[in-house]
Amino acid sequence: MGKFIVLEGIEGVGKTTNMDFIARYLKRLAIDYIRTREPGGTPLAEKMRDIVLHAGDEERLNSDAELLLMFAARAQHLAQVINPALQAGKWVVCDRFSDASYAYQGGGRHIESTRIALLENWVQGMLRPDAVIILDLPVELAFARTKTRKNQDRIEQESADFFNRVRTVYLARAKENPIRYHVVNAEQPLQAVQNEIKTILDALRVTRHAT
Ligand code: T5A
Repeated sequence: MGKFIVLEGIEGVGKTTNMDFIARYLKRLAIDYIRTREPGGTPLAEKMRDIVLHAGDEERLNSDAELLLMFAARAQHLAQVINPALQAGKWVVCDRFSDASYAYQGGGRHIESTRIALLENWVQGMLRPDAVIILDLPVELAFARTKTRKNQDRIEQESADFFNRVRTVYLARAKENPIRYHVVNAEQPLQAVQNEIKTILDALRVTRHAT
C-alpha cells in the first residue's frame, strides 16, 4: 500500500502552495505519487464540487445535502482514484479529505460529529490518512491573504465566526490524535512551513504503517 497524505486548513492557509511543494519533493525522491483534491478528483466528483461550491441563489443548499454531497463525491473519488492508487503502491497527496467534513459541516454548520462519523465509516471503511497536515493560521490572517480574490464561492463567503469554528475543530482533532495529525504554523515564512512539511514526509518514508 502507498501512503495517504492529506493537507487541510481554512481558506488561504497555503494549501495549494504547499501541495506544489510536496509534489516537487516527492518527485525529487522518485516516489510514485498522485495529486488530487476534494471535493472532486474525478469528472463526476468535480460536478458534485461545482454544485456544492456554486449552487445559485435560487435555492439555499441544505446543510445535510451539503454534507451528503461531500461524501458522495468522496465515495466516487475513493473508488475511482484513491483506493486504486494506494493499492498500486502509489502515494496519494490529497487537498482536503474527511477532516474537512468534520471541520466545515461539523464545526461550521453545526452537524453532529456522530452523524459525520457514520458516513465516514460507511464510505471509507477502515481507510484513514497516514498523515493529516493541518496548516494553521488565525482567521484574520487567512482572510488578509485571500481578500484580493474575486468570485468567492459559497463557502468562502462565510463569516469569520464560521471559520473560527472550522479552525477549532481542526485543532481539536489534531489534539486527539497527535501521531497522525501534524499542525504546522502557517504564519511562518514559507521556507519554515516547508521545512516542517519535509520533516513529516521524511518520517513517513520510514514508517511502515502509521497508526
Ligand atoms: N469543503 C471541502 C467542505 O466544506 N467539506 C469537505 O468535506 C471538503 C472536502 C474547497 C471548499 O470545500 C470545503 C472547504 C472549502 O471551502 P478548496 O479547493 O480546498 O475549497 O479551496 P480553498 O480552501 O478555498 O483553498 P484556497 O485556494 O483558498 O487556499 P489555499 O490553497 O490554502 O491557499 P494558497 O496556497 O492559494 O495561498 C493563499 C495565499 O497565501 C500565500 C500564497 O502565496 C497565496 O497568495 N501564502 C503565504 N504567504 C505568506 N507566508 C506563507 N507561509 C504563505 N503560504 C501561502
